[in-house]
Order: sequence, then structure tokens, then C-alpha cells
Amino acid sequence: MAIRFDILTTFPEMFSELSPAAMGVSIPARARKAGLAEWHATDIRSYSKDKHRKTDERPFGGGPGMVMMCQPVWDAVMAVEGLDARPATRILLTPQGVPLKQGLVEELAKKERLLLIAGHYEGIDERVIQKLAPMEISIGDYVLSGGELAAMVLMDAVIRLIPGVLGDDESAGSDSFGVASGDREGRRLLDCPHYTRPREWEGMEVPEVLMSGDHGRIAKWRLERMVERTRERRPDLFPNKEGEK
Ligand code: 6GU
Repeated sequence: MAIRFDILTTFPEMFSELSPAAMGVSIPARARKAGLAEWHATDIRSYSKDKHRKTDERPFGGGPGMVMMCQPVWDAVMAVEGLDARPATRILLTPQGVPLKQGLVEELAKKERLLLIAGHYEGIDERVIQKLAPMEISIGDYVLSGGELAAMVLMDAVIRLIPGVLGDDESAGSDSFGVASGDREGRRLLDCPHYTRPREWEGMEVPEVLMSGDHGRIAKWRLERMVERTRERRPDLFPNKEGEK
């Protein structure tokens, strides 16, 4: 059965599968059309009991910005969870969350149903977070205006790991942060450089080994470039930094 995403947001139009936006193109759109993934965006605003359909209020204690209120968020989660019999893994997208890494993406790709809550404003009232007890996930150390783009990042990363989504020529195993196929230590490495035709461009040649047809040599060269790039650009990815010096 297709993995189901429910997104709770005050900007559901951002998730339209009809618009040529992030979720309407490329691999996510193809996965949806193939029946391998589905998503439904729900407007938190439609669960507001306020006469003006307000979802946010000024923070107690003062300060800038607005805080999303408990009631609309809680009611939206309860209603959306009831739309499908499968239990949903609740996820709140927030810069306060655990960093999204490929290992976590792999865990999430095993789930049948993910419920993504995209906060806005300064945040969400802490009490509804406490009561919902979602996983809290961040996509990096910078601040976005809302959790919607982060939710799409997470969805894209998860969808491409679902069996059958990628063709053989797009295998996820050869991506950056995938466990390198030729690496006996199972390290998560950056990808190697890639080349295609023409063989010479602007005076620059394709590395000779790639033209050799020697698959063993090519695999070895690629793994070496992956290790080299990772050491140069992301030494933090090596669990044992001493061993890599
Ligand atoms: Cl998940 N949300 C927001 N608003 N900002 C972020 C983020 C999430 N991850 C990094 N920055």
C-alpha cells in the first residue's frame, strides 16, 4: 500500500499535486501517479473555533510574533488521524527538532503513514506539542518562515527511498549519504564527480579511467573520490576522525 502523508498547514495550497511546484513534478509526482505515495494537505484554519478562523495569538509574556493556538492544531490532528485506519507517526517540523539525516529518512521510509505538522509564526503553544508528543525534526541550522518547505524536503527524501519509485538507473544506493556500495566500512559518503558527453569540453577532459571500460578500476576510482571529497568537504561525517587523517 502507498505511504500516506498528511500535512497540517495554514498554507495547504503549497502541497497541490496539480501545480508545477515541488510536489507536482519529478520523482514525487511520478511516485504519486504510480500509486506508491499519496499526500493530503489539511488547512489547520478550518478547525479553528474562532469566529474569524484565527489560528494564532500573541504570546503570553510579550515579545514579537504570534503563537499557534492549541485548539485548532489538536482538533486538526484528531480529525485527520481519523481519516485512515493506519496509525500515523506524528512529526512536527521545527528548527528545535533533531536534525534530518539520511539514517532518519530511511527509518521514516519504512512507515505506512506520516502526519506532518508545519508550524508558522514564532511557534506552536508548547502544551499541544506536549500532548501530541510528535517527533520534532529540523532540516538544518537556519530559520524558515514556516515548516511547509521543510515538510516537502522530508517528503521528497522519503518518497525516493520507497521501493519501486526510483528506476534502476537512478538507484538511491549511489547517492551522497547513502551507504557507499563498495565501502566495506559502510560509511555515509558524499558522492563522486560525474561526467557525460562530450569527452572533451572547453579543453577539459573526462578522467581517463572512466573511459577504460574496466569496471573494477572505475568502482575503485569512484570510491576513492567519495572518500577524498568527504574528507575535504565534510570531515564531520567520519565517525572516527583520527582514522581518516
Ligand atoms: Cl523544520 N521549520 C522552520 N520553520 N525552520 C526550519 C526548519 C523547520 N528546519 C530548519 N529551519
